[in-house]
Amino acid sequence: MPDPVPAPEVAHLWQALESDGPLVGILMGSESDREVMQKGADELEERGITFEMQALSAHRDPRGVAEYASTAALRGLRVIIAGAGKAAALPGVVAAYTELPVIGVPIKTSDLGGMDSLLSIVQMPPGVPVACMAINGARNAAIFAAKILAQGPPAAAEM
Ligand code: RP5
Repeated sequence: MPDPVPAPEVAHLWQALESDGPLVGILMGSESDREVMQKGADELEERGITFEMQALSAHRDPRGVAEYASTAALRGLRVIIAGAGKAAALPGVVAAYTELPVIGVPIKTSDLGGMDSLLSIVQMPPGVPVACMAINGARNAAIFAAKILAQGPPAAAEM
């Protein structure tokens, strides 16, 4: 299978393409995360920010995650919000495959109360940042995404 990661020298150009598609992608590791992540979707809806939302697991469908993240900018997305619980790899894996800002939402869990999710998301290695929200902080993730979008599209000179 060919490497889905765009070459660094062209990846930034994708962000310059015009698109009528959604600006924010909301991912979650499982359908069981939807109730929490819906609060983020509701916040974006109230603000009139277009988004798409789907369950995609870094562990159960790693190729799907790689394809989603590596084509996200080309499709016009500007920010990705990723919620996951337990060994919450999703936000970090998404960040590994895109230059877009990634906002992670640790989902509260029954076994460890969400500390597992929080530590999995927040402890990213240098060079691959994820903006980690509070446990179940999907609404803040949406507000943070709105703040990023409010900065406007990247100027051509910055790309
Ligand atoms: C994580 O495992 C998901 O993000 C979810 O929070 C948790 C449990 O997933 P399910 O077993 O309910 O699908 O990957």
